[in-house]
Order: sequence, then C-alpha cells, then structure tokens
Amino acid sequence: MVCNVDIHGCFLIKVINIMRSLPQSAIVQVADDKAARLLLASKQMAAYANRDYYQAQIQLDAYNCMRVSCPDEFDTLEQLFKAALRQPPYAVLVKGLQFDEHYRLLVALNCSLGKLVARPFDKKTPRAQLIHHVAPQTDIYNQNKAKDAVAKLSEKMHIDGADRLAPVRYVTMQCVRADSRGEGRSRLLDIHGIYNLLKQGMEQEQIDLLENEPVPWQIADYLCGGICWRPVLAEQAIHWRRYSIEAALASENISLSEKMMETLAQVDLLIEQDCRYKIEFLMAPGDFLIVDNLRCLHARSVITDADTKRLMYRAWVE
Ligand SMILES: O=C(O)CCC(=O)C(=O)O
Ligand SMILES: [Fe+2]
Repeated sequence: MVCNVDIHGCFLIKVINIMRSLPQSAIVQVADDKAARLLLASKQMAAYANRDYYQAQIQLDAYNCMRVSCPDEFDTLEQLFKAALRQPPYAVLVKGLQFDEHYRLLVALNCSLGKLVARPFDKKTPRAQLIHHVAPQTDIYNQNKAKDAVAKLSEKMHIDGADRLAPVRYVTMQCVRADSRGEGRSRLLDIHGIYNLLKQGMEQEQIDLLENEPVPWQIADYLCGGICWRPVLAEQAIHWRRYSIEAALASENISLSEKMMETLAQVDLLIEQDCRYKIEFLMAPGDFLIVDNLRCLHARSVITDADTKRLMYRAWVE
C-alpha cells in the first residue's frame, strides 16, 4: 500500500498485492541420496510418542543419535540452515527431506536450534502436544471480523507464542499434506521489510513509540494468564500479534494513549495491505520451514476448502 496526500489533505491508498518469491539463499535443497541416509538413520532410533518428547533428554537423544549415525549429512544440513537463518528473511526452507513417522528426524532438526517447547499435552487438542498438528480446522477464528475481513488469525501476519512470557525464538513447520487446491500459501515478512513499511507509512515519532512504549500482551491460561508489557519493536526484534494486545486491553482495566492506539491500527494496516516486502510460496509435502520468530512474521493465505486435508507439524524452539 502506498499513501500519498492529495490536494485536499486526504490519504490516497493504493493496495499493492504482488509478493516476492523466496530468495534462493533461503532455500536448502537436500539431495535424494542424502535424504535417504537421513531417513534410514532416523528409523534406527528408538520410536517415542509425541508426548515423550516433552522430556528434553529424549529430544537430545534424538539429536545426538542423528549426529552419530549420519554425521556428514546431518551436520552439513545443520550448518547450511543456520547460515541461511542469519540473513534476511531470517527463514529457511529445506526441501527434499524424507521424514519418519515418529518425529525422530523432525525433533533432531529442531533440537539443533534449541529446546522444543509446547502447551501442556492435551489429547483432545491436536495442537497441544510437543509436535503441534496444525490443520485449518483447528485454527483460531478472528473475533475482530467486524473491523477486518480476515477470518482466521493464521491468515494475519504474526509471531507465534506472543501469549508466552517471552515469545519462542523459532517456529518450524514440516508440511505433511498440502491443500489440494494449492491454497494456504506460506507468507513471510522480515524486520527490514517491516521497518521499510513503517518508515514510509508513519511518522518517526510513532516508530519511536513502538520501540519505547510497552503495550500489554495477554498471557496464555496455561501460563497462569494475566498480562505482560513489552514494546512492539525491540532491538532487532518484532513482537506482533494484534489479537494478543486487543485481548489484554479487553480483559484488564487498562488503556493506551490515543496516539498508541492509532499507531497500532496503522501498523496492522501497513503490514496486512502493503505486500511489497512480503514473500509468498507454497510448501509441498516433505518441505521443512524454519522461521526466526523474532525477526520475521509469518502467516498463510486463505484456504477455502473447509474439508482440506492440509496438515503441518509445527514446533516451537527456544
Ligand atoms: O498453517 C500455516 O502455514 C501457519 C499457521 C500459523 O501460523 C498458526 O496457526 O500460527
Ligand atoms: Fe503462526
């Protein structure tokens, strides 16, 4: 979106919805023979249930096992994706992997970045397990539909874990099944793109506000609820999930300055409607996406098929 002021002082808004593709520097292609060796090594490890992986030692066992059985392939892959993550867009798509059914390779890859964390296990909730099963049928609806037309929160640019005391550092997703109509495309917007949008679309004073004035965030019930205060922009980091701020404002007897409320609404508009710096791509089964959750927002495009079979295995790493 480009804002120009016309002779009457009104804002002219031009929606730009052409997105970029993922740069080659953010794609790691694993050769078939290497993927086969990684799969074989993962299958030789003990099989655990999703629930068992809450134990950090079992995560580490999976990681160490892969490194011992398949050192060349695993360590090289780890170095490649870590190098890619250090540069914009601070996300990397690994293609060509073959995953075992018991999450062993998936846990090992995640464990190379840190410790996997999740909501407490709940067998009735597919997302409440160490490897979250993310299907559109269990997405959270946008309660704010009166104000914005987006149906689901996963369709708005956001960080994951905004309702934790500190957001998780990495969000990763293994595509298990894609949508048959090619919908649910993955979207990314990194911190440089965000700053470009803010610099073009608002005053420096408002950016200073976002960097310096904390806003309230609703904390998840499983972490005892309540709110915590932190700014939207911190040093080299973006915290953005407007829903968590709105939820905090609705549940507590607090209010923000008019200037801040206006600024937050403007951030939302700029991030959602100006696609110049957004990256969009379609994940295929076997693709593995890693996003630096503090430097890059993510979302997916609309999925119109209510019975879609799309499934992602997601992990949070801190
Ligand atoms: O399904 C996807 O690709 C992303 C979903 C997501 O970001 C979320 O539910 O938090
Ligand atoms: Fe997300």
